Amino acid sequence: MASGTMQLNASSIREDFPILGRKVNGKPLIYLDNAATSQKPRQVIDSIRDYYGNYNANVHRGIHRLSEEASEAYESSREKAARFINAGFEETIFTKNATESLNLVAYSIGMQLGKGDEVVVSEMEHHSNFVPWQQICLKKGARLRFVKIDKEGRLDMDDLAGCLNRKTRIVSITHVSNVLGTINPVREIAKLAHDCGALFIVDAAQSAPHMPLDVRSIGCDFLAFSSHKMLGPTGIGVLYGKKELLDSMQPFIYGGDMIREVTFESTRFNELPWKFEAGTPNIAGGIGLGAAIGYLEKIGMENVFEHEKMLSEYALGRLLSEEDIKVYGPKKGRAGVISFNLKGIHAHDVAAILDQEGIAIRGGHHCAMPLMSRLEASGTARASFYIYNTKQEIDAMASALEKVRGVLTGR
Ligand code: 7TS
Repeated sequence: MASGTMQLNASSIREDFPILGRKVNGKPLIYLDNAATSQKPRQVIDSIRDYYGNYNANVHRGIHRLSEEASEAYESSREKAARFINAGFEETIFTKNATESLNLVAYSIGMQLGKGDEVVVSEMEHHSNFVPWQQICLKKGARLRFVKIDKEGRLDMDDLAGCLNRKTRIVSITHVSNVLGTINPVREIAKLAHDCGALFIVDAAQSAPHMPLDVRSIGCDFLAFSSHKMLGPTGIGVLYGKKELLDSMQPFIYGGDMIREVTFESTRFNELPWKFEAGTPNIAGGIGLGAAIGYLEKIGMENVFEHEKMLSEYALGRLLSEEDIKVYGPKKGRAGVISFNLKGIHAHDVAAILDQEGIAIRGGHHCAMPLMSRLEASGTARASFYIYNTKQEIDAMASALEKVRGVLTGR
């Protein structure tokens, strides 16, 4: 085990998650759909209940006590989120989710694109880091390029180098693939992008919940993630942006809270980070995210990563030993997301039969249709792990797959 890491105690962690005590179809719930959304610990649920029960008020406007308490809690969550990724307070913008964070950059920076400019994404992007760039490029007459993946499901770094040139304005790539579990070398990509004068945007939706992140050490210009995949509530996400870039960008949405002064003729915008946060924000969501970050930091992100690495190695070992199972993505050095298919069986059928056993996995295209066409698959079954998962749950999934074979093929 790497120095400074400690085996986390999944069984005591499980006690903090009320939902893990329930049954599904008469069986104890085994939740392996964490790449879609994570479950929430009592500490997060309580922080939201406490806000609504004790100090619910709008933020940034009231002079009264409740509004001050709500503003203080909401902004202290921003401080936590900033510290979590080693960003500045004013560089940490609250959005609705990773999707909105990526759209904010695509629209605001994308507005500056012109004919002949190039944007580079990869074949393994989630639609939320794909469609916004595709649409902006179509609108602006810019060219969208796709970095290939290799046979193992890793980013082809030679192909990336070949996609970059002096016309490249933006490189936007996922840190961790939500289908393949591939961990992309974001520091190296940042350097390559910057060497040709482009900005580098990281989609951290699948990495922020699972490993230590440091935007300064990555060297990215923007980074996006969602609270709901990291023990926090839905409806709140984060966009990190370098201060000088955010200063130079137009807001994405206009309205209250994002202004300094409005006259009949013109508007002066608020300072960062509020310039990008129009309207009443998701106050309870921000407070819940702060509690989630507190919970994860207590465990330690290195320990979170090591636990999931152990689980994914164990699961890979079990799945790869079955002849009729095709596993997608790298066999080593990957995150806790495993996509697979059983020969001759549709991924939806696998997910449906596992559900009868109380096991939640996802089956489908995982919002990555271009990747599915690259993999020549209509969909995959996907198991994805988090801090509360155990080897026993993976064993239960493997036994349930026997049942899938029995029911659907008589094998
Ligand atoms: N980027 C990646 C890599 C993702 O996996 C997801 C969500 C998003 C962006 C968008 O996050 P959102 O919170 O804005 O929706 N991925 C998945 C998934 O794999 N299954 O459900 C959602």
